[in-house]
Amino acid sequence: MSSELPVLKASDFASDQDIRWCPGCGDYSILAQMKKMLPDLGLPQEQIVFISGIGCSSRFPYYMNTYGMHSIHGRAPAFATGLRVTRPDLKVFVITGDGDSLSIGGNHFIHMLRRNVDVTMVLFNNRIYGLTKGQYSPTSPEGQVTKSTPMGSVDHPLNPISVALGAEAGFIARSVDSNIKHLAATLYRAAQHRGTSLVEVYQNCNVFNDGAFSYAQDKATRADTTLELEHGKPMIFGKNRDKGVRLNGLRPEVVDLSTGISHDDLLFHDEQADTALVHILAKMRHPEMPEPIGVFRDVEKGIFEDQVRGQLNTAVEKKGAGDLVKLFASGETWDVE
Ligand SMILES: Cc1ncc(C[n+]2csc(CCOP(=O)(O)OP(=O)(O)O)c2C)c(N)n1
Ligand code: SF4
Repeated sequence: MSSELPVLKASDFASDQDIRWCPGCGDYSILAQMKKMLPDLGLPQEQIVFISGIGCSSRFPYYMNTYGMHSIHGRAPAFATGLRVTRPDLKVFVITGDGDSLSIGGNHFIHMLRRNVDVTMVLFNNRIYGLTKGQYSPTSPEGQVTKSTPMGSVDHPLNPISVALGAEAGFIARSVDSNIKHLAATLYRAAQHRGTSLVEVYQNCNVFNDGAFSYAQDKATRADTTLELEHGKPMIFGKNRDKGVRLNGLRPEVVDLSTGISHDDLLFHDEQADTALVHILAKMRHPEMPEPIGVFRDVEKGIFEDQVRGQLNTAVEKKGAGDLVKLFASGETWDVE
């Protein structure tokens, strides 16, 4: 019998479940690119796990022919952390929505990124609660009229990239559901990173928030409204590659390259740059600026579960393997009558 792994195809990662997303939902595209990218990781299905919270996006594990868990609202990072600590042989993905991860799961989101658990998190950002039928979310823009904000939202939205930077996440990226080549490549880079990797995906909820990111999704406009980040390259964008971004003090500004401004005057992208510079990129917003897509940051740092397991091994070396029954019966005990 051959010991070689079979070469897997995208279709091998499709489950037998009927997909229950609305026709036209951006989730389909993310699912398709994930299935297309996974064979490149060279892992068998039984070594891959998808963990989600609650929301439309969180139905994702049902549609993958891998292990998976549809867990508790906002708490997928806690399940993923526990799993990675006990089973570091598994490749773990967290699938979450903007409501799931930034509202009820905000705390878990920050702490997984801060701890640097080796997990790939894909955040489907549609700026709305889809599953509960259209209430505003922590990424809905100010003034947005939704079922729960009939006079317009008065909240200041969170920017997931800025929050991740605040937690000093090692890998931070953004992509767009309709930009399929870019999405597959970004998911692959994130999955290859050791440590927590976050990919924010602009995802269209065509039923409750249609067109929230149309400028970045539409093939006709996206070259002028987004800026594809490339490590070591100057920041150039536009259908005719005739616009650039340079720094004026601490402020980024768009310049017209047809006026003779040289590439050397532009900002060059550095995935290992100081977080201050990455914060500047995170704050670039359409329509004033092109919105960066791609890898904002890619730095290596200590991995949470490596350190937890290292301490455990040292304790066992010094004191021998523990005995739970003995531990429970040790010290003071009480009879409750
Ligand atoms: C503890 C708890 N609170 C609230 C809800 C209701 N609820 C279900 S999904 C959801 C929001 C999902 O929005 P998002 O994460 O943006 O995902 P989407 O459905 O848009 O993919 C909410 C509030 C719940 N199921 N459990
Ligand atoms: S409600 Fe929106 S996010 Fe949910 S499946 Fe439908 S289109 Fe997709």
